[in-house]
Order: sequence, then C-alpha cells, then structure tokens
Amino acid sequence: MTESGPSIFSRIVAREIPATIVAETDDLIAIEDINPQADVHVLVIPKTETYANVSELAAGDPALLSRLVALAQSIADDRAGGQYRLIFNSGASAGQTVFHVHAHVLAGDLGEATLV
Ligand code: DGP
Repeated sequence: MTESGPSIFSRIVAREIPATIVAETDDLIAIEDINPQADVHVLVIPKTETYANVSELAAGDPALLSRLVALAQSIADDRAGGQYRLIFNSGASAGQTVFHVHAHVLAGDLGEATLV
C-alpha cells in the first residue's frame, strides 16, 4: 500500500480488477501480462506488496522468492518445454513501472523481446 492505495497487482489479487489468472497458490499469483512481449508472457507476483523489488524480496523472504521461481518453472514446463527467460525490472530507470515485486516469465517465440 502506498499513498495512492493498493498496487494494481494487489487489486488483481483482491479481484477488484480483472486479469487472466494462470496459477495461484497461498502466497503467489500468476497472470497473463496485459501487454505481452512474447508468445508466453506471464507475471508471477507475490500476493503481498511488502516487497517493491527482487532484492527486497530476497532479503526479506528468500523462501518466497524460491517458490516464485518454482512457479515460473512450472508455467514454463506446461507451456514452453521448461525453457524460459525470467526478468525482474528493478527501479524506474530499469523499466520498472509497478513497485510491487513481480517476475516476467517469457517463453516460446520470444520475437523481438529482449527487454520488457
Ligand atoms: P514492470 O515494467 O517490470 O514494472 O512490469 C509491469 C508489467 O505489468 C507490464 O509488463 C504490464 C503489466 N501490467 C500493468 N498493469 C496491468 C494490469 O492491470 N493487468 C495485467 N495483466 N498486467 C498489467
């Protein structure tokens, strides 16, 4: 929660905003990116918005980061033969626009996707 209220991803978790949900566990949600940059472009998101970026998550709850990676792997197993690119943008100048940690899982035909 920031001064502007819950993050867009918290609002998706709360079902206040629609999204295509790919997978959900007790503490993670995976959704289709609204602006896909590859054949498979899924966001894997901790339900808590406690952590703004991957470094905060790694420091604060490494087991949750590990579960996030495992969920990314299982999505890639189901949809892309287990091979994928995992991207965490960290900081506005690195392209981060939502400051609620999330991983981009890119797989399948990556097209021109070198960045997201
Ligand atoms: P980043 O730039 O790393 O902070 O990535 C944010 C991603 O979130 C970006 O690829 C677009 C996606 N996104 C933003 N708003 C929504 C939304 O309302 N629904 C979905 N499904 N994705 C969203």
